[in-house]
Amino acid sequence: MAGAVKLIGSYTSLFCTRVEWALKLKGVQYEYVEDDVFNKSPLLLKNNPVHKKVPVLVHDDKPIPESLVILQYIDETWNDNNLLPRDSYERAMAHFWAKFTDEKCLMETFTAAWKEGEEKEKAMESAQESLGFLEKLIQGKKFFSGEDKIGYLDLAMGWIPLCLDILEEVGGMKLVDAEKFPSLLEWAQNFTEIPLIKERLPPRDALFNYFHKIVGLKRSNKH
Ligand SMILES: N[C@@H](CCC(=O)N[C@@H](CS)C(=O)NCC(=O)O)C(=O)O
Repeated sequence: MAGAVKLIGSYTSLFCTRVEWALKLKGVQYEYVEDDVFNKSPLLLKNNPVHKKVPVLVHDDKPIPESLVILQYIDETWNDNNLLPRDSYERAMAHFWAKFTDEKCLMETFTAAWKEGEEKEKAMESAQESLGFLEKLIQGKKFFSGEDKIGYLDLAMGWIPLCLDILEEVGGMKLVDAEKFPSLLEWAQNFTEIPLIKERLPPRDALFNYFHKIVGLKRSNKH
């Protein structure tokens, strides 16, 4: 598929990282443009006027926002090395779990990290309950794709090895341990050992500083 590909991203963004993983898995050449989410560029605002967030993929001058939408677009546009299942039921469920991981697991983990007191306890319970569904989903499988290689859902779950333990540290909490989440942790280990994934893992200290900053802003009601 011809046409220039540009990714407007931020190197500490887990949403951008999953898009970069997909582009690399597909062997797509792209230009990477770093944005500052605390001081957004006119380029970002022009290409994502609705949410004003990274990532935005610009293909042939056409912008595509939202990381999960971008993953699907990449999969449909560059046909080699399928990311989504071909079976329509399996594909629907991959979308279901990807939405679930972003809207429930990740959001509840982030909420638990910045809340305090009783609200934190409640958010931690919700996050653990949601993450428990992922533990069940991955049991008996090497990858969320259900295959021997990673797919769309593995990329969507990539925030877990990337920043779950950082959010735990920043938030002064423990959500996932080897006793209750053995399969999820084994998957995280298998996932991060893949060379292509490992090559584009943001440095831990940069991620820590980023989350430390946004948790602080959230607590002071400024984000
Ligand atoms: N649902 C969006 C989330 C993207 C997102 O939250 N991006 C963050 C960086 S990690 C951002 O641009 N934040 C700027 C803001 O919230 O104003 C996606 O999947 O792409």
